[in-house]
Amino acid sequence: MAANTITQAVYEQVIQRNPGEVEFHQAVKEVLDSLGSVLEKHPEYVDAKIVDRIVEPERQIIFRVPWQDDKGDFHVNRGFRFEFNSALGPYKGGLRFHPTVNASILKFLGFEQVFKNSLTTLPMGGGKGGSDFDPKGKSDNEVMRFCQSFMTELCRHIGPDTDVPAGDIGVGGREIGFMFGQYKRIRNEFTGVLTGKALNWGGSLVRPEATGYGCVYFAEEMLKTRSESFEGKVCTVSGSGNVTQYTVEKLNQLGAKAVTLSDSNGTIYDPDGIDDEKLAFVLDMKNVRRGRIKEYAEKFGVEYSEGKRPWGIKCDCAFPSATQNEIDGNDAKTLVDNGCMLVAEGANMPSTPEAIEQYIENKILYGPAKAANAGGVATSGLEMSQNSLRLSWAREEVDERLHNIMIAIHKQCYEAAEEYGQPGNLMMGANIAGFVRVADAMLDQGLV
Ligand code: NDP
Ligand code: 2IT
Repeated sequence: MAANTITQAVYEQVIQRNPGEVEFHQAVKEVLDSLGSVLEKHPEYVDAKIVDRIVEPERQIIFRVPWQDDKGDFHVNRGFRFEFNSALGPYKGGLRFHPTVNASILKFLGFEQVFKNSLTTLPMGGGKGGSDFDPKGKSDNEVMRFCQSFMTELCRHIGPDTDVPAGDIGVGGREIGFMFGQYKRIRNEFTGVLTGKALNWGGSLVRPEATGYGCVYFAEEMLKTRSESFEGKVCTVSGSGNVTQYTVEKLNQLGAKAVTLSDSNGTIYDPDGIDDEKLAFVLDMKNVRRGRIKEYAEKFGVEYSEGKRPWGIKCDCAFPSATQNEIDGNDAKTLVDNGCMLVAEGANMPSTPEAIEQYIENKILYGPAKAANAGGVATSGLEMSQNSLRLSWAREEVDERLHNIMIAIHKQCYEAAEEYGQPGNLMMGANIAGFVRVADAMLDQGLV
């Protein structure tokens, strides 16, 4: 059977088994569409039905999360953990707390995580979880009670050699702390069961910075293939959370100028650049006071566009770092028309398929999420190593390892794209290189 007939049949099966889960379908389609030449070269993957297996999570956990607010009123949320693939190591991937969370979103994230973690070459399988809980507007005590209730159920499914969750949208240091405390009480174990922990109780230096820094390191490698650097480049960045903050910090260090930030309400445009002093204001505003990005415009007297995303603003490089499908085909066309030469995805699946088509047709340097934002989970892997050693590495050591991992991921994607006849297409390269390592491990492990 021809390779595309096989992948088409698998795709149809995915749609049938996961009706209405459009984000999951989107993520699966992108990977399957990249695999044609791999399956032709490796009939053993076809014989063993590796593709049919890889799209089906190994285990899916869905549970009730009851909690009480400060007034004593009761609430019920839904909790999830999709343990997608453990061929390369314990399930690993973040937890997302956001009102839009559902099975489709977490399956797309868990599926992509499998290939992303493979690209890091660290021993990590893939998983993702979370809840439709909205931490916005909740007190610290409410968030704590929610996290405790969530972990009361989750703790029976995870462990440092089984499944190691971390942060994602709506889950940062505060939430990881509350969940770790509850895990420890119930299981009577102080272990590396979560990453993104605070430094004084088992966290790793550079983990908070890692996704943003890693994305910029990856983009730097892409620029080098065209003998370019970040010096003087104007960059648009979306979001204002963890990934965005450290993307901007690293861009500043490398001589670029970041000019936008956003949240789900709107976008600020600061043509003079978001320098380190302004960034310090953003960190305090978002991470401590938990305010809105509009305050930046009020504080520094710059433009704020309610309900807008940053993609209409002229830039050399764009860093989508907020959420899935935040750049559609029209946005991508605007970027191209405005002379944008690079898109590096800090967020997961921020570009629609139509946007990706625009990048590829117009030969934009395109760093797909599962490669470009892998620095976060890679540094989580380094946190796991340090926890196992019961040691902590110096900042320079972690940063250097992160940097080398990002250089190596770029190289893998670049070389896989060449090998499989798609030179320069890092999306194909990432999907292929990520897939092959997992597929080989699955073959070795028999009927898994
Ligand atoms: P945070 O919760 O710290 O920040 C999320 C940011 O994105 C906020 O500014 C938020 O705005 C905005 N945002 C979230 N949802 C939407 C939406 N539906 N529409 C518009 N804006 C939205 O999350 P992170 O920075 O950790 O995550 C950002 C992205 O990076 C996600 O796609 C995540 O999966 C990905 N990622 C994160 C990693 C990590 O280590 N944290 C690693 C790899 C990828 P608002 O406050 O208004 O909701
Ligand atoms: O999407 C991601 O890679 C993350 N949210 C980080 C996962 C992790 O385990 O550090």
